[in-house]
Amino acid sequence: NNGIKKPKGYTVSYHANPEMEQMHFGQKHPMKPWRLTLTNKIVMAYGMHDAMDIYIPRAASSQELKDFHSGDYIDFLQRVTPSDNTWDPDSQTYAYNTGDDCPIFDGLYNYCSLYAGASLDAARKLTNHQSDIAINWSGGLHHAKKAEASGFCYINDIVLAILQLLLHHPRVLYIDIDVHHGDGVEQAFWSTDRVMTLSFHKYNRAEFFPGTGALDTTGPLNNASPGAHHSLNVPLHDGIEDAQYIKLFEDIVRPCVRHYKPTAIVLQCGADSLGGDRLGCFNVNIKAHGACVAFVKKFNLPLLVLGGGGYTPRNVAKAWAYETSLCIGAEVHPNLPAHTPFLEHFGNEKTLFPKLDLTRYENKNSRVYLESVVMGIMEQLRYLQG
Ligand code: VJV
Ligand code: CA
Ligand code: ZN
Repeated sequence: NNGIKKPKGYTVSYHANPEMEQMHFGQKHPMKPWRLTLTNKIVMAYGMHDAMDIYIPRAASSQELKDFHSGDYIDFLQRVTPSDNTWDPDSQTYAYNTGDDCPIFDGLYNYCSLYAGASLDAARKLTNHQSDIAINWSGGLHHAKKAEASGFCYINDIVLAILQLLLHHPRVLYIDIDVHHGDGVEQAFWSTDRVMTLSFHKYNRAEFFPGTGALDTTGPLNNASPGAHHSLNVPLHDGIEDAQYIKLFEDIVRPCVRHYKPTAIVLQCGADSLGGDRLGCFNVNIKAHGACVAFVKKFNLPLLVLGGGGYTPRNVAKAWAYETSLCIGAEVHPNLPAHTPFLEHFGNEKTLFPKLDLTRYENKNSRVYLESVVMGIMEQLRYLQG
């Protein structure tokens, strides 16, 4: 047994339900719930489960899902089957924006209620003071809207988890390092100052999904609205590299915490911001992605750690397993343990830190550009009181 000791002075909980890992979005669809199996196998092979409280979360009830989502949308998800014709001739769309990105597959409702239940359980561990850090790699599905699926996301587990945290916390900081803009979370908390949303993403209004998240999108324009200046966006170009990304992240997150003074943090760790991702376009390595998690952990605030995107499964699993080790403060050997199941799926490099394919995207982020982004964020933070 090469187990890892529990961290001293704080508790980490890990919320994973193997039932949802079997789900299939359909042939060739980029979202592969199976990446969660790979993640859990690495975590267990290192013996990290000995250092955490492991929970097999329950499914969220339809009532819990309706705390954010509309009743008719949840009823639809609950009853729809792949053989139903959901085409609406009036709007010329499929119902509730289902379709190619958000297909209706067997077990869809079960899948949705399981990842949402996991995020809710994780949030409750934090509010009960039973955990200091709670991890749900199956969550982080940031595009889902109140009454609409979007971008592979059906239920917004992040919004539900933050609503749970808000029952006990005056201010929650939401940080999103998925390569896509966290539009669903931003929209849900647009008018409140009790949640600050901060998303780092590739931004190109016409060409990159979802097309929102410009630097000057910062909340309601009416300064009388409490939400004004509480939505922050860090729009990036292709190819951003490790040192740039880490510096940018720290230079922005540090003042956000100092000015906003959150009492809890939710971190969406979408792994499609890694180099070599099938859908992403950044050149960030696993160590640099993890450095963001390590930096956020240092604030010693109740922390909810979620997954998100990530479309090159072997890299997603390595990143999230590494980030789990950072959460428990364990130093793990970079080589994957020889007894790791599915070792053949992890590519030629049986290490947590493989050489990613960084040849596809040239770095289009100049130093001057990134400095202007940091200045733009600082300008918004000056509006906050205190
Ligand atoms: O760009 C889009 C929207 C379209 C319309 C639908 N077609 C399929 C694609 C273009 C405009 N959607 C994005 C959605 C990205 C969602 C990211 C989710 C997250 O990581 O932020 C959080 C979990 C998109 N990019 C690539 C694809 N869709 C894509 C979808 C497919 C596909 C290949 C690419 C769906 C099915 C199949 N292949 C078979
Ligand atoms: Ca993002
Ligand atoms: Zn994404």
